[in-house]
Amino acid sequence: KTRRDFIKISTVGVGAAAISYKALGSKGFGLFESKLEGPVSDEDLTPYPTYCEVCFWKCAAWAYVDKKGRIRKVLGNKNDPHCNGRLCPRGTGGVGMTYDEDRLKTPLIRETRNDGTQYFREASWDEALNKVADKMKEVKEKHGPEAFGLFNHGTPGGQFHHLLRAYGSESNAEPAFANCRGPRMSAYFSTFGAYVGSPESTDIRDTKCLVLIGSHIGENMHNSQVQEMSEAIDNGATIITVDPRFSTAAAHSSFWLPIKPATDIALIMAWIHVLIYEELFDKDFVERYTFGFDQLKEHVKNMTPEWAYGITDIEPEQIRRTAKEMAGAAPAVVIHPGRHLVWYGDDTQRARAMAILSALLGAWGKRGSLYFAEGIKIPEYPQPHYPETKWGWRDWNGDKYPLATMGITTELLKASIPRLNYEHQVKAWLIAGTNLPLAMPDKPLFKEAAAAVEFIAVMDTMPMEVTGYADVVFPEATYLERYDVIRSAANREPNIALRMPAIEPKYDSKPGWWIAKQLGERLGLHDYFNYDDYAEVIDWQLKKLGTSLEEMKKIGVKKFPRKSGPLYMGEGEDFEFNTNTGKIELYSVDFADHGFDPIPKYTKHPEPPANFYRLIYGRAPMHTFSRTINNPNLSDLMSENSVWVNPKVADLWGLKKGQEVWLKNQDGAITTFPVKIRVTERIRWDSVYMVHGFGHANKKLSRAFGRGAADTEMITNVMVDPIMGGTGMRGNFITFLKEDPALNRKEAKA
Ligand code: MGD
Ligand code: SF4
Repeated sequence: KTRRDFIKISTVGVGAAAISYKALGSKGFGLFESKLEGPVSDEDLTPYPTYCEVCFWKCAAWAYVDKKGRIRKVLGNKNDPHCNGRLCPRGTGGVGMTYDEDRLKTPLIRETRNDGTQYFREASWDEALNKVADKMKEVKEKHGPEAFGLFNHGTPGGQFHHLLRAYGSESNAEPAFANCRGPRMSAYFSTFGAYVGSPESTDIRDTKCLVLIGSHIGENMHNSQVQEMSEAIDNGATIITVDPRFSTAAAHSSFWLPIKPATDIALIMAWIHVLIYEELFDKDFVERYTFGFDQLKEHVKNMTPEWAYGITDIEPEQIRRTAKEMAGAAPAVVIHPGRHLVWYGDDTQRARAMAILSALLGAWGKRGSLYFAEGIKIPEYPQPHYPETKWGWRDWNGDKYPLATMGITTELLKASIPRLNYEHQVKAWLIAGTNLPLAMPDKPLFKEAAAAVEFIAVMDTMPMEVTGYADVVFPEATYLERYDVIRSAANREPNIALRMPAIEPKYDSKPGWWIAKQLGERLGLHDYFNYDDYAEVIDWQLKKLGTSLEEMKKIGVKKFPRKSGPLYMGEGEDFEFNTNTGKIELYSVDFADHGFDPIPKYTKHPEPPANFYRLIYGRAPMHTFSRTINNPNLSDLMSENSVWVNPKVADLWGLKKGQEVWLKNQDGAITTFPVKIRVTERIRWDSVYMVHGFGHANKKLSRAFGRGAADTEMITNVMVDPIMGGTGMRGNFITFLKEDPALNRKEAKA
């Protein structure tokens, strides 16, 4: 394969084999029309604008509906910078979410039989809404509104967040922070006084050197970013990939550094050492814009490539060479800030090290590094101020993580368990758009918290593991069946995108905005939901922005001129950073003030015990977390995960390709389902690898149930980041069980 084959997402024509994923080794990729009823010509189709909800890149698209009211295909909007007219496999197959016959179809209420067993009974919307509203009133009276918690994620979560704020609670948390990119938010903010956003403001298309530290772009499919990486490769950019696994990105890199897991900070500090002590850093940039260079220089004095070699397994020569590559390309270097960063509990410090490395290369606000993104502020629809709250997510346990910028999911769980004596206790939950049993590490903690709260209401589109814990289940209409908030994400050009229904909600499902409004009305909060249809809100907001619903229905995406100035810093321009010192903080004053290391240092983490292997996990291009596994189109492409095992390990254990094993971790947890062995040199001998999201245990998921195993079940040890409460998940070690797991489970319990 040539480097050019890399994950090209090509523009699609009707009925054409749409996307060539040669480099990923997947089969040709159609529009899933075979599942629908025969061919149809474009003239018979009506396009409706939407943006994709299959992952959080939110690509704008057109859903094409035939005369019988069926969505026949979903194609990218050519004017959208998130996708440039091309959707990824998941986005193209997203229509499977709407036509999945396993969907939640009516509201459900939990009932208990005389013998104590429980079941779900179908209920009317009125009954289900009344039940949840009554409980919200009761909690407000008994404990105050703050005691009603919310786990939210994605756009549906946003509607419930509004409801909770209007009701008087700020007790919410979403996995996107503590289980995902929280460390980089705290790290980049403390260094540059700015966030890198989503989509990340990485100028990959113009870069000369892209450094991926545990970012597996290509398998981790974020559309425009993958397209830009493909362009960068075509333009001859140097790609440096640091990964214990030979990832797809590694396969297309100029340098693959197969690092020993849990040692990345040592490598980055050694790079910093080389840049400083071999005088390869951008002196002018550092002098003009940074604070704390002398302390940094002193700090890394002994962090030589030879020192790092003993820790990382990366040869000193490789460390020097790659540092020189970066310096040669500077400032057009993207040190990718990563996305799912919660690995070892010192993740904010690792992200800080990456930020510092960028600063030494002058790779901030320069072409080919990180650009200055600009977004559109969506005008607020007229409503009263939210009521004051007595406490919120910061106070559950006395502002334990002062540099957290959002609620921490595990802390919300802990605040729900009376035994843990948190200062403020949460008594009931709303859950919208997150499948906590597969998203949260430490399953025993989740189970204890779910058992402790008085009440759980879940809004989902599918019967997932999380709906199994609910007292009331609300079936939400899928993204192709509803209006939603206007998409506004900062980018090179400010832009907005519209999501409107392409078809009526199927079954008895309803849009999230409607469900939130119905609850609001029942709680006497009409003034916060002062509209009959969310289209009114959108139209009002769009008119304030100088457009209208009518216009947006025709174009889907609208771009606006930049107002904040150019994409990049001018040469030698005066620039004030939004930090304590007004400079880029190589030495973080904020961290020092809070008693954290002001400059990152390497900490040794536990190693796997004998006969155990470190569990690392990641993504596949055709799935997003647990949400897509049952999607008929996407399960066709990948229906189960496997566990990657190095041939040496396979030999040692007598494991064969395709053999089913159960995994058991250091705490005795065993996977519910077996998983197939994949023997491959692409993983180091001390680790195993799995794609996250599989191993569903809800029998109602006809395609996903029992397919593959859940990495989450093996993550019982959480290495908490003291800076922002991130849930480090890679300090877990597994071994193989070849025999009857029921027997082994009993042994583990004993
Ligand atoms: P999913 O598991 O996909 O992701 O965690 P989650 O956000 O929980 O679950 C999404 C839920 O939303 C599903 O139940 C789905 O049916 C539902 N849903 C989808 N569309 C809609 C909709 O339109 N409306 C409603 N109401 N519901 C909808 C993601 C989180 O997981 C993140 S961001 C990361 S980075 C972490 N990744 C990760 C990992 O890699 N490994 C392990 N072990 N754990 C992880 N946890 C984190
Ligand atoms: Fe949808 Fe793919 Fe875009 Fe994610 S990257 S929003 S799944 S098209």
